[in-house]
Amino acid sequence: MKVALVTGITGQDGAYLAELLLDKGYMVHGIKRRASSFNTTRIDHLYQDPHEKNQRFKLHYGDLTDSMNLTRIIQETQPDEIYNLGAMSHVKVSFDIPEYTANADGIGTLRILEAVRLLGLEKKTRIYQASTSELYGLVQAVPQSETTPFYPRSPYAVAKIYAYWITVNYREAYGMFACNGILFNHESPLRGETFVTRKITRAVAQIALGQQDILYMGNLEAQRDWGHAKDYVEAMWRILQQEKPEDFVIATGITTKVRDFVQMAFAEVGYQLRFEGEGVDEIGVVAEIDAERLKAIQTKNQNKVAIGTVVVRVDPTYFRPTEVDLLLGDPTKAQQQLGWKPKYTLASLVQEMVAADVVLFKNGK
Ligand code: NDP
Ligand code: GDR
Repeated sequence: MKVALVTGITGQDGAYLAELLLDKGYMVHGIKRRASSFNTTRIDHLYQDPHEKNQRFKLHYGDLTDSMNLTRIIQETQPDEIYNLGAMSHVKVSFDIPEYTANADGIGTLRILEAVRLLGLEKKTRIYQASTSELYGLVQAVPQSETTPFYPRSPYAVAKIYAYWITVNYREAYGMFACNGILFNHESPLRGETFVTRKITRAVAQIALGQQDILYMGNLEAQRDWGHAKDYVEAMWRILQQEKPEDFVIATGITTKVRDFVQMAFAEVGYQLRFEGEGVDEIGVVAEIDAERLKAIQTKNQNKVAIGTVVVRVDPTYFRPTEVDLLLGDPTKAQQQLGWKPKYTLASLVQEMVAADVVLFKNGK
């Protein structure tokens, strides 16, 4: 049985990847952080009683800032594959906690690589590093491929650039099977609540159910290449099954403005939105209501929204000191070498996310 160790298993990607690896027959070890309240909601359905025989899913307390802890877990678990998904992953928050971000996201990756090497596992253990399209930052060229130059625009991206290059360096210096997946934004109903897509779908659900009035947004002009996390964890696994260790861009090849995502999400609950004004004065106004669609999600007549109601406003609090304006990936190499092709479209992603949040808020979560 193949053994995998996943850092960041309690996060969006960790949860989908754990499911995928269990389906493929792996023994899955995950590292979770100690927290004062439960932080395993995304993976609770995978929990197995440690007293049961043939346990294939096991969690270990740990942290990417603790070398000795990581070394011990790697020694104990002797993994065939490590997926390093753990990170302080919020770009805006990284401006508030830059040193911690560098430690966890940058040096954390070094700690994993060095532990594997010191334990003499460099010929056994394959390592996947969760690299990011944020490395491209200030646009140098589009679409962005494996050969496009990097220009990071946040403490998060600068930490991840260290992680990217230390992964390349350990591959070249010690012949380790260590790879970067340069993944563009990927979302799902499990997406963290403060990332833009989930923030939007949650607000849309609550506004449609009469539980919230306004959605406050940051930069509506930014463009992102959004895919579904379920498709992207499949690519992670394929990257580690190659004959040679290489780096891959994983993206859909389509980019969309934040503003358009907002409109698509509102359309799911029956509101056609019109944007008016500019910059911080821009507002999103309900231009039309599809009453049938709206009624289908409401349990009683909760609608407080009429045509002409303002449901979106801009709040500069959400602007970033330096922004990444445009991300658009070129997944040609992944398509050709990994045979990877996403199953979800943006429309099906938005539909799934809004529907899931409607259920969540209908049930009073
Ligand atoms: P999440 O924020 O959902 O999950 C991050 C995970 O890392 C959580 O399990 C979190 O634990 C854990 N973590 C945070 N800090 C530490 C630490 N110091 N030590 C150990 N674990 C830690 O991110 P995603 O699942 O969306 O992303 C997975 C990885 O992929 C991240 O590295 C991210 O930077 C990267 N990435 C994500 C993309 C995306 O669009 N989703 C695109 C490209 C790259 P806890 O639950 O306790 O907070
Ligand atoms: P990003 O994702 O920074 O691309 O990083 P996020 O969803 O946070 O932002 C995307 C774009 O939307 C704009 N935006 C807002 N963002 C947030 N969070 N909240 C808002 O209110 C808002 N309004 C507008 C942002 O300015 C930005 O342009 C994600 C993370 O998952 C990283 O870990 C990962 O590496 C990259 O994707 C690829």
